[in-house]
Amino acid sequence: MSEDAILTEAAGGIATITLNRPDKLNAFTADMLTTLRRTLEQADADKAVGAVILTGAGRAFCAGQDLSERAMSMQDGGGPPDLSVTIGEYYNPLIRTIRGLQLPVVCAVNGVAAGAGANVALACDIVIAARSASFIEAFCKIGLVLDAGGSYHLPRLVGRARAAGMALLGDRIDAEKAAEWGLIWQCVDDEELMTATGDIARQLADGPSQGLGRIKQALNASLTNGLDEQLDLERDLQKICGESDDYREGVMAFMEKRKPDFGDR
Ligand code: LHQ
Repeated sequence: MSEDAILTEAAGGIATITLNRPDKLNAFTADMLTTLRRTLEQADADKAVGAVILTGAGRAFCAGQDLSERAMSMQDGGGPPDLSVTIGEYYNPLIRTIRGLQLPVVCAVNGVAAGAGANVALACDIVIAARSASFIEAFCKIGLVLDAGGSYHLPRLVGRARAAGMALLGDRIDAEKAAEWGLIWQCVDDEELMTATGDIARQLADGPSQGLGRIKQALNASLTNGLDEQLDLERDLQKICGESDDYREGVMAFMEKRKPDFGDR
């Protein structure tokens, strides 16, 4: 697998990462998962980058794990595969990376997102989908459990009833319904997907990067914290934000009735 299965382009403070195996609906191989994670980490370490866009090439966002890799190893006549290795070495580190990045990740779901493809999208901070896109928790059709963080994010996004329906029935949920349910931020017309995504990434990249990173940290923690812990965390993070140049600039700009300038990207 060449690096070309993951394309990266950085311009104007926005790193765009494209899953690029369109003939296989961008199904994940081990190499792709490693490269994707490394690319995200590199973007996070780059001070010139303020937001990441993740999207897919062709008619799909991603059809999940490449099942032909799995089928081939099963046909080799060995014992059953130990899927915990794939999950432990590739998917779990990727999901932890996406959630742990300081940078906001905007996912532009350009077509079908199935299995781990859907769950990687749902791990991103802002998810925008083209009207023709859809989400399928396909695991139940092949005897697997949700992975790539799906069993964590799905019920928290849409509630237990809808999560159970999606996970146990594996129905295709179209982008409009996904937005109506709160599974994603927004559904837009197909031809507007990349413009709408670019506008949001631009807003984030121009924003106060440290504050946005702390917001992400606070929202992550709220998924497991009780109210007392969360109030303490808000206090601690606000102390850090209050000491930042961005806060000073934000307040000064407000008082001077001008747009804040948080620095060039
Ligand atoms: C594919 C795939 C694919 C390979 C389409 N692999 N080629 C983690 C750890 C370890 C093991 C297992 O899994 C996991 C996590 C997971 O992600 S499990 C879930 C894996 N994904 C799926 O079960 C979804 C499989 N794909 C589909 O159900 C359909 O392809 C969808 C509904 C996504 C799209 O359907 P169509 O629009 O009708 O397209 P298609 O089925 O005709 O696919 C087009 C081509 O893409 C085709 O290749 P071909 O050479 O015949 O043109 C498919 O074989 C290939 N493809 N998904 N996951």
